[in-house]
Amino acid sequence: MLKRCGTVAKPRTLRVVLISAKGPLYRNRGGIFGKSLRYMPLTLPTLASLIPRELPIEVVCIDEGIGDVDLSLQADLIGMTVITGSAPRSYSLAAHFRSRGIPVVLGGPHVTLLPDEAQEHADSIVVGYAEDEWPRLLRDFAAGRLLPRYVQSPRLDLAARPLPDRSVLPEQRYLTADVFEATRGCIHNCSFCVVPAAWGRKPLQKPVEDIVADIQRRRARRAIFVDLNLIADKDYAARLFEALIPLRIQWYGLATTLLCDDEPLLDLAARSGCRGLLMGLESLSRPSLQASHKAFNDPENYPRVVEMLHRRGIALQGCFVFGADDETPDVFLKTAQFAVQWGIDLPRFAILTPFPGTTLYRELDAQGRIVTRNWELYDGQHVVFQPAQMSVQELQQGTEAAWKHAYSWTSLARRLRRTAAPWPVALVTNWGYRYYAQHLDQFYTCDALLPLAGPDRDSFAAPNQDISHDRVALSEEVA
Ligand code: B12
Ligand code: SF4
Repeated sequence: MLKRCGTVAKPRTLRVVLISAKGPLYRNRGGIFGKSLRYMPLTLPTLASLIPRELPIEVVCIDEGIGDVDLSLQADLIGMTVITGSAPRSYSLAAHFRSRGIPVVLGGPHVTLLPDEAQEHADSIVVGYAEDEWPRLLRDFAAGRLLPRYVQSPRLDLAARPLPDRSVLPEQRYLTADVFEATRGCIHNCSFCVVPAAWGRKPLQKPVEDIVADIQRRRARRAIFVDLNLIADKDYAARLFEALIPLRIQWYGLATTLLCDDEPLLDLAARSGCRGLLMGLESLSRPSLQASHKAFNDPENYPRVVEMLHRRGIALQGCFVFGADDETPDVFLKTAQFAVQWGIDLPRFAILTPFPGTTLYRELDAQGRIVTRNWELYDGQHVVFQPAQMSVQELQQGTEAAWKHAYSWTSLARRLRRTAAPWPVALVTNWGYRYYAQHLDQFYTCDALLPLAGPDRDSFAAPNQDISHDRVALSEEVA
């Protein structure tokens, strides 16, 4: 890795290209919305910030959600972040670059869940979080001794880490780059969830002062937290919320319904600027919640949850999942009607997805009920397993029916009467979701938090014709 320059040996600058590959419907567009509606993903800025300063490395980041990957690009090393739905695309890009002699490193949730599979497609993989292992890998690479696998130490801690380097992505291509991450992991163990399966149940936390510094550095007025459960550790959450109060921001994030069992913490969240929360309500059935180890959700309590949030000016994006074993075809309308009746600001409906590596996957696999292992379909919108009390088509169509009911004009009017979101935001977000509900066969649902941040209605994408064969096959089957 040394370049001779006269008589002095100067280290050659290494070009590292980081790619976030996307499935066909996500590529270079914004899922259901136009590309300007996306918020900037944090994965690549985080990886870029971890590059050791002493190494002569030039980094280029490509988010396939907003731009194309140039297959003839020049690089000394390529790193790709992989989730299950993007694994086939990532593997095919990896094969291409490796055939050109460029070494490829893979990391991210899917690699952590299925390291042996990923290993076959890469020169090296990083299993788990990469705060320690990515810099180690880069030092090894620069020294010409890249190992095939780097595994996160159980002692990892997130203190004294660099702040994400958002300059590596074009900020103007996103709706906002004011995206933050305070914690990782979750103390719960829901059987369908990737988080405990991939990273265990020990929550990791960034120092509160780092989050505050990052928000101040960006002069953010509105912040999105991507933590899957911001209140996993309530003491930490309380410290974070306290620290946010003087910043006078509005923020949006994800939490469990348990927040409403702790009124002081909920009050603090509201005082700290919380204006919208995404909560996994999952189901109206107790046995189903028990079976998925999410019994801390109490469906009888959901109306109270909505009411408590609304009283504090917090809008609720309530997510339901269809496909549990005790569900019959009447579940779809019943759930959608509930969402409308109780004024959930933005209801969302997903299809139960047994992500590989999860308890749910192991259970369904043991019962011979996994119907496809095409990972591209593992996105919460396709049926990839045989439901217990309905057909694959009933589950697919029923989920679409729930969307259509919850976003019909009548339902919309009923829900909007009670919304906690400011009117312009509520109107635009609901209009966006209604559009999505009407075009379910053409789009992926993806923008988990964005609508609460207030989208720009001009940038909805035109229907995409670039659909994968599998998706066409599935839609035809459903039709
Ligand atoms: C923000 C987010 C999104 C955003 C942006 C996506 C993005 N690429 O950033 C949007 C809304 C677009 C989105 C969409 C979807 N998402 Co999403 N998303 C997240 C979320 C909440 C945060 C991601 C994040 O920024 N984390 C912070 C960064 C720093 O952490 P990280 O990505 O894990 O990276 C660390 C390590 O994993 C590792 N690492 C990661 N990549 C690499 C690569 C290399 C080379 C190396 C060395 C290391 C490395 O190093 C990093 C530092 O430690 C995660 C949950 C979570 N909290 O992780 C879900 C999550 C990634 N999403 C998930 C899913 C399922 C989806 C959707 C399919 C949902 C849907 N139904 O549409 C779509 C698919 C999108 C697509 N096809 O590309 C799942 C993935 C599960 C799986 N096995 O695939 C997750 C884990 C949530 C969950 N619990 O199920 N998502
Ligand atoms: S509470 Fe949410 S993040 Fe935690 S394990 Fe359950 S589904 Fe996953």
